[in-house]
Amino acid sequence: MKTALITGVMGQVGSHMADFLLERDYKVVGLKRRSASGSNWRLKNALLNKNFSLVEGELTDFTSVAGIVNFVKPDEIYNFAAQSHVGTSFEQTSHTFDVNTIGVLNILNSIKFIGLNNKTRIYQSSTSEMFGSSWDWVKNHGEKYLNFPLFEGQKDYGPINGHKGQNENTKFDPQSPYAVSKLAAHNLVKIYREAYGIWAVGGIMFNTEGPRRHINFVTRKITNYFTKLKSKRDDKLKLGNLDAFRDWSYAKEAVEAIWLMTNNTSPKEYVIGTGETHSVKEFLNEVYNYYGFDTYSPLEHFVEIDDNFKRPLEVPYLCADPTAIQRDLGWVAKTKFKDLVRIMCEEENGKE
Ligand code: G4F
Repeated sequence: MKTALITGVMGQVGSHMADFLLERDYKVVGLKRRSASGSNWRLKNALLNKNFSLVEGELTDFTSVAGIVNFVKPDEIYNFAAQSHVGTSFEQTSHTFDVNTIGVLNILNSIKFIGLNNKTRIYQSSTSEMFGSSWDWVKNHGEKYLNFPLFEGQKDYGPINGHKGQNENTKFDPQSPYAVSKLAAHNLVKIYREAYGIWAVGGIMFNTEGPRRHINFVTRKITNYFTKLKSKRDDKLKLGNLDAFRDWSYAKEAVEAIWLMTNNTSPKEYVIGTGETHSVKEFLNEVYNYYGFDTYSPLEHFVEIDDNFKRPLEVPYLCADPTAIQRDLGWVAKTKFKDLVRIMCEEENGKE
């Protein structure tokens, strides 16, 4: 029986990873921050499983990480612990680097100093935010896709105007402290792999969503708002930039790609995404249409643009080119945009 250590296990991707591994007869140890105030609602399946346990620890404290790694001696470490909110990273810069960069160093150094190089594999959750403005689609193709009316969405679901999407060879051009902290960690993973032979790999994940997403992120913020609206709610949904395009995949499916990468014959980086891109505005429209509110009030009635939710710098366009992971590992995203919205709306009730 393999043992996996999952950091960030209370979060969306971490909790799905726990469920996925438990179904495959892993013993799973979840790292829980002492200060974590959130409830365990995402772990309701895992907590019923005798092969699952939680251990208290702090990723930013080397002694804590090394102590846990030495105790668990995992076959696989999945690092999802992060200050993962891009907007917040502009306000909490040092904290972002402490968790997202130093935390990863603490894991890598634990493996190195304890001497688990030949036993433990590490999956680091890297991000498409690292691409940042690597492809300036406004400059390349004009503003055709910006500022269309709220009810009009992009018509073709693929990459815009023939752009192939970002892949393993696309250059990085981070646009936030979050993205820089993640890029540093991504590079450290490669350096420790080459310098010390540690089996470590960074998966470049595009946006992953689903009913377990925290409401601080735009997709759940929208589905949560409209679900509560059904039982009367008079405040407006305050949002920032609606013109950003994102490649939204279903977190529950993405964990299989993560597992395949970690169990690959050799450590190799891949992008993980659907190959479709949609704007925040389209997401908003899709949720609105799901509920059918158009029968009594236009969407504009519910939404207000609030500059507080805009970022000092924005990443305008992300779309994965997942050719390599499909070719090498056979992974392909099955749930695309419309189904993802439906799943999120259907399962919204009863959540935080
Ligand atoms: O939902 P978001 O906050 O996700 P974002 O910034 O794309 O980052 C997510 O995906 C990354 C992978 O690509 C992860 F690395 C990261 O940890 C996180 O999971 O924002 C999506 C878009 C942005 O363009 C944002 O400016 O939505 C825009 N937006 C507009 N109004 C908003 C809001 N975002 C948030 N969170 N809240 C708003 O009110």
